[in-house]
Amino acid sequence: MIKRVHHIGIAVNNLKESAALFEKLLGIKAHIEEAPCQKVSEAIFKIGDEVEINLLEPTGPDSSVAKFLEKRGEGLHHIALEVDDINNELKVMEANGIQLIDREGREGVAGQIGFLHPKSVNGVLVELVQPRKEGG
Ligand code: CMX
Repeated sequence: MIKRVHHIGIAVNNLKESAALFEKLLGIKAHIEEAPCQKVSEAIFKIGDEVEINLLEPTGPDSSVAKFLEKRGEGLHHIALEVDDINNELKVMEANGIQLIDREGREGVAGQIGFLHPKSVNGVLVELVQPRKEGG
């Protein structure tokens, strides 16, 4: 079951400059985090208790975000939806004809993550997130 929109990922060329811009736009401070597993640096803005906006700057030319920036330029990169059982959810999505990038959840910044291919979701890259338990 989808519980909520967890975060919106935006690809940027310069994290420092874009984080400063979004701090003005949103009126809140960014939390900066490295995500070596995804080959990105992230500026995370937590809006209220619900949704985050995450700015993503690639840390190397082999990052999928670097490829995205080169092809499509800055902008909306993905939408992340929170689920409570990622492996089950990925199975359900596949049974519903959605093309998976990940067949099983893998470790990400927010917990276990898995991606659905944009070609099967109207051109939108969708990430499923099963957040890590508090304190765990
Ligand atoms: N949103 C929408 N479309 C996208 C996309 C995105 N984020 N990324 C790629 N595409 C499109 C491309 O434009 C291209 O379309 P065309 O064939 O029409 O030109 C097509 O998908 C294939 O793209 P590609 O550049 O050839 O790239 P790959 O197939 O090598 O990889 C993808 C695309 C989505 C499978 C890969 O980027 C991936 O596995 N992404 C998941 C992991 C990820 O994005 N991590 C980033 C950080 C996430 C985080 O930290 O939360």
